[in-house]
Amino acid sequence: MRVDIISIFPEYFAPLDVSLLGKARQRGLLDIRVHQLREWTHDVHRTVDDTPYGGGPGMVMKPEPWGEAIDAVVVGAEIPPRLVVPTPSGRPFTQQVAIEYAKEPWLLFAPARYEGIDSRVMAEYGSRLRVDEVGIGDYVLAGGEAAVLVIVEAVARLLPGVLGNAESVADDSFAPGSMAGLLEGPVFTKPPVWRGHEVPPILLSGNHGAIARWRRDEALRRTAANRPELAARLDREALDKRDREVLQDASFRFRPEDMAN
Ligand code: 6GU
Repeated sequence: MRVDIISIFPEYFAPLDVSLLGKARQRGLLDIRVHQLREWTHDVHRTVDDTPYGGGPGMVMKPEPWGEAIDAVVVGAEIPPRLVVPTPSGRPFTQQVAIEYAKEPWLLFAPARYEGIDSRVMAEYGSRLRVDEVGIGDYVLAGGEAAVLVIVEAVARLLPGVLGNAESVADDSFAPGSMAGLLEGPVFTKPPVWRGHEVPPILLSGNHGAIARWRRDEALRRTAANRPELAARLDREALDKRDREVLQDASFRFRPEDMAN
């Protein structure tokens, strides 16, 4: 997969040289190119922002540098990239979106600082390529760069050959199928006792059926406690009697009509 990133802080993307993504790049699975937006300015101050029309606080990123930068990156391409514009007002970035992006041959990221990019940039490219405005959560960052790191990491680990263990992807909390819609439960390794804390004995029992059941109980408890809205959306048909008992025990309340069967 090819990834282009246009930013006024190219150095922000140093983490992409490290660990899993660094290795994927070395192995040629990921071709990441970071560009300095200011290269496409023409004034001595290399200005990328200006005051907002209509007034208000902060500054807005000027359209001209973005237009020239995106044109330069995309020029000559037969199949254009998908343009991803991180913004807290975008559609939520989820595992489903990560899976979608992992199928794309080319992503182009346009992270903004200040109050965002002049909206005409998204209008202009909306008619030429697929443009997604995406946010990564309900909080406000100082700029889109950290969001790009998040999105690239979530997408890259899904690419064939990037993860060593193929099961790691299938077991993800938010992967479809796995323990569908459940958060993953706690994990343990050696030693069997650490600072007086024991590993749950069931995990040492060798009883694979009982271990699977215990893990599912823990996943249900954790989901009910930490993400009640996910628990509420669990597919009723996929829950057995024990599942419902565990959820009730976690004082998670189904609607009465769900408790009939
Ligand atoms: Cl994509 N950008 C900024 N600046 N803040 C955010 C965000 C993005 N997603 C959540 N908060």
